[in-house]
Amino acid sequence: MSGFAKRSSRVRLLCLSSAVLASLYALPAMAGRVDMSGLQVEQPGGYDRFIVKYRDGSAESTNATQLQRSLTNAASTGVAKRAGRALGLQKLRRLAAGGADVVRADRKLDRVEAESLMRQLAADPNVEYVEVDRRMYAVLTPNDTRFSEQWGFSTTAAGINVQPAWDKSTGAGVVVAVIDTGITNHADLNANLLPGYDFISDTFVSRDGDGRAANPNDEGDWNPVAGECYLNSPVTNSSWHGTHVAGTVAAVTNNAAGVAGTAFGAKVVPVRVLGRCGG
Ligand SMILES: [Ca+2]
Ligand SMILES: [Ca+2]
Ligand SMILES: [Ca+2]
Repeated sequence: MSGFAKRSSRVRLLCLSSAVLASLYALPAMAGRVDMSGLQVEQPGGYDRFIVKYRDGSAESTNATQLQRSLTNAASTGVAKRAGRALGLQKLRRLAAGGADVVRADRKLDRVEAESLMRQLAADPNVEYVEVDRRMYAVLTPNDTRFSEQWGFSTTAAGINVQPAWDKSTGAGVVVAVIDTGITNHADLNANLLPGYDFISDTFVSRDGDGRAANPNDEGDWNPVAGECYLNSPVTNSSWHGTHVAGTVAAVTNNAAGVAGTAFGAKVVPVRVLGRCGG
């Protein structure tokens, strides 16, 4: 190695070690995690409660005075300076599970202020994480005995996660026409039915002995004879499809019986258009 090459690698090494040192000094011990997801949910009036977890073994985790000092320090830095007035931040209580503290500001903060406060709290190396203490609301859970079988309402990939939607609306005021095989007498449905109509004009199809009329009762769409609908059409039982669909829409719900409907506040108008051999 020539003298020049030796010098050059020593210079580079020196540069590298000072860069490493500089970056070590620049970092605070380790900033806490900030979970902003709670700010995606609008809270009435703003955000005033947060959950702060101080690291196990930190002074704040054991000493109330130190904890308050730390909270006051965070509250008086970012938000308070910008707003030009003091912000109080007090511990409400410590959570039994996990040991985090619920803290409350003395006024509601908007989203920007809340984020600023949370980042300020998390900048303290003794803080492990910060999140919004979100107000949660119970979702409507009907007591229908077969509700648990209705996987389509679930939160799985194939489900519509219906329960939070029910807290916003159950379909009251909406009228749904179910254009199908008509309707049968069903205790879990009758209360949500409006008068319907039978639009089948052919008595072979309708089985009710008349043409179009105001009675939409499903007389059954079974096929007792093979080939009666089309070449080689099968023998079938009745589908009662209109009743099934009407129940999916608006079965009587929270009546401790049967199933739940998707929009059980709505009313169904059964419209009969399908019968024996379709329609
Ligand atoms: Ca008829
Ligand atoms: Ca009829
Ligand atoms: Ca029911």
